[in-house]
Amino acid sequence: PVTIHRGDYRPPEWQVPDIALDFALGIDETRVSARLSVVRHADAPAPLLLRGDGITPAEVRVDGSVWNDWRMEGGDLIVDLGERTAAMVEVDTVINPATNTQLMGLYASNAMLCTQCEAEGFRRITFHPDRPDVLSRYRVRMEGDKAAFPILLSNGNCVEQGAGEGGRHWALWEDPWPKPSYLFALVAGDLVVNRDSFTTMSGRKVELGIWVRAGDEDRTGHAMQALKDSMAWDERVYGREYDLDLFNIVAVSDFNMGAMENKGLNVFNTRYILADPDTATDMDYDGVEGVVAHEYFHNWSGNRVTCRDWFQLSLKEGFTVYRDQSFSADMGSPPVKRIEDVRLLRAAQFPEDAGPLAHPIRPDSFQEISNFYTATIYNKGAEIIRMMATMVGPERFRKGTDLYFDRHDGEAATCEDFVKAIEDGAGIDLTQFRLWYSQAGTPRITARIATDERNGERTLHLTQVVPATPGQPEKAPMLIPLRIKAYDLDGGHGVEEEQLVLLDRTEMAVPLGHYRSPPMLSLNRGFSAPVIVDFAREEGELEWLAANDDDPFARYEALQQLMLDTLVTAVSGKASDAGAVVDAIRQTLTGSAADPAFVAEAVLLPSEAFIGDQMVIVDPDAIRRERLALQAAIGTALESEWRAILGQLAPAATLLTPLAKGRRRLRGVALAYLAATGMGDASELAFGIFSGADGMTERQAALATLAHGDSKERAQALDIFYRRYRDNPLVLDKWFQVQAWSLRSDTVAAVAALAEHPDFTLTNPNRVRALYGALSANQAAFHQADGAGYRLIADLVLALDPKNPQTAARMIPPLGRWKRFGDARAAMMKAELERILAQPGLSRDVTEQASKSLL
Ligand code: HT7
Ligand code: ZN
Repeated sequence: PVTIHRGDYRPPEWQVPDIALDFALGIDETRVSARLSVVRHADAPAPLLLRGDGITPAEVRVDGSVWNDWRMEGGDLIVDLGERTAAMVEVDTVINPATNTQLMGLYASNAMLCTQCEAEGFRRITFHPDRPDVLSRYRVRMEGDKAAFPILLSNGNCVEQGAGEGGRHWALWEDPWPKPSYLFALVAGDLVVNRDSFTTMSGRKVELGIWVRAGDEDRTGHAMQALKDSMAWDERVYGREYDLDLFNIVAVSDFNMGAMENKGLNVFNTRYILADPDTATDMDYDGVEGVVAHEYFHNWSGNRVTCRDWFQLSLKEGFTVYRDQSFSADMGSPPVKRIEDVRLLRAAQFPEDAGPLAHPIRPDSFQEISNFYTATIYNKGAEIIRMMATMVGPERFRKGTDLYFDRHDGEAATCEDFVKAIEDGAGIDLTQFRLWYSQAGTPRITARIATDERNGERTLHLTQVVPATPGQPEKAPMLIPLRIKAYDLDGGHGVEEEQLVLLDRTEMAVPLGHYRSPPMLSLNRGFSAPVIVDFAREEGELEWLAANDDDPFARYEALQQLMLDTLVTAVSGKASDAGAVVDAIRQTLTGSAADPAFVAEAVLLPSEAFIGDQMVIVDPDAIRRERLALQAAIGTALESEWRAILGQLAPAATLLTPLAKGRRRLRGVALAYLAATGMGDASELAFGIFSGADGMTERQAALATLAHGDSKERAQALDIFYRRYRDNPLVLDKWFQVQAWSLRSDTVAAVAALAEHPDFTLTNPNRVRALYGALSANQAAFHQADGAGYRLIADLVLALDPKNPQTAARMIPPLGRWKRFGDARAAMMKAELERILAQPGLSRDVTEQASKSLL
């Protein structure tokens, strides 16, 4: 496989200022005629390189005449234009959307045609430079059978439409904004619309449309509200106004990722559009809101200012995730949102940063760009933007982003351009901070407080280590912004104000001031830096912080650390005592005016995977055993508290206020604790909630709880759920997922059986993720001692790769964590990776992930 290096970037030799596309649409045959006006930017004559993937040119014309001076190189088309400095190049291709199971380029989903072009899908539609620094104005004409495709959509505005011969019709779309090919989109199908409008800050009316299959329109209200809220928020917080008269969203069932920000025509996975209380959980609602916002925000961070090359992916993704996180925080509870985001970062990004696939947020090389849509690019990328915002504060950060948008509007920019704009606009030197872009690995910070016995002066000693990662054995010290506060519990002599410590060297001493007794240190408040902190605490400190810290994130963190310490002690075979954890949870539950959503997050036990991350060699079975034991102990000790929570009336499912959502979340946690005790009535209680639930949040929580056990109610509930929702694909995904999440010891066998279920299919990525993605997130099941979990995932990768290599490749990283799971498991995991690699004709996607995972 060819490796592409960031350092090899060269500006394009040809630009394509205008492009006209003509589509004759058909499900199993679509004819595409492309007219590219090309302009040479290279000083000397250079052949025109047009990328292609799986297509052949039916005919090539230059300036109106048939042209024979072209050749194919791999899938690409090289046109020799001699001395010309400009030309009109026309190429005709024929494609088959029905057989496009990769879901890249133009494909069919439920009898509708749609496109996915990021990152390199446009070249599966027509020949084109297909690189993000080639920006064109698009004019798109499409024609098709009116009965099959009554709705014809593309980017920009519909400027003309009409009827054709033999029941056909056509539409002409023009997008006035130059854009890279990855933002091109086309949709044709039988769709219904939820229409609304938004008036921008300068008084322009924008028509909004959310297009779905008939019958789904009543489930688009939340997405529409989220869209309008996002538009208003981006004006208020970033001064960014929408720039077309139309904004359309289309929901499709078969989609490789969450959604796509095509200019003026976002395409979404149905999962992030459709929601009603009967079928969507509160978490699903939040997912819709967050993804709608994310894609909308890309209109500026991604579309108006795009990426020069794919190594700069985090320029748009990290920044946009930061923007959508801030939006969701503003729409709900900022501390709860921060907790959720950090939980995700630790679950998905920290393991990536610690494994064989670790890469900086601006990678130096790749084989297949689709493999780099990672938690590092997205979520760590967002943390790096957040740190800049923390260091300069909101007003200066806004000056920096204003400058960035002004300076680079209409351009294809780099991460360096962003950092420079923040430097210039906010007035800060980010020289050392730039290391966050180039160094992979999660920095590890050790903290210690020293006391000068003569005068009681306390000093915080900090050290940082950035671990070696593949290709980066040596690391330079990073600039790490740490929000800290040292509480004085003894007479108020200490400073007690929060400070922002900029740790910029390997070792640093921070004077804390005079404290009569040791200060209570609150460190990395709000998770101001994406790092791991080691700080040996005295007994009672975590309990105090969990109850008293004025930073909610730090309170959460203290309680989690207390649980983690208890669990790690137990897993390593030492005696541990649940008493302190129980007391701290009790205190959190009864704390005055506590937000139930915060309480629910705080009292939840750390995941099995996160407990494993604390250990050199992970013992999945011991972790499961000890976590269940602690859960049962907490369930028993606080039985009356949990029962009291469940005894209160559940908020109506239609009520979607943060308070109602928080109360439902806490009820779910309470039920899980009670069920873990194995108390006689636990299954009955869960079944009662399942049957009586007026919405999906409570119904799914009860079903998931039942799915862990082996009661008769479990079978009954699964059966009822299946029969009720078998025709709703998104809800049926949940049915597969709760079974693959199950803590039962036969889960791997159950997943293997479910893969044979008539409703299971490899052609729908949501279904694949629901079953197999849930299995690999289920630590003890995936790591079942006989290796059956590994085999199942490897079998899936091999079966899926020929159909959908992107989705197949995304299933590999869990197998790459073999170094952490002991010799026996490591041997089996490696054997599965080798078995995958031995398959002839493997895709570039899977080859890259599997071979790197073996290192
Ligand atoms: N920018 C979008 C990326 C995306 C994508 C990438 C590879 C293959 C399929 C894809 N679908 C969408 C999503 C986003 O971050 O907004
Ligand atoms: Zn994005």
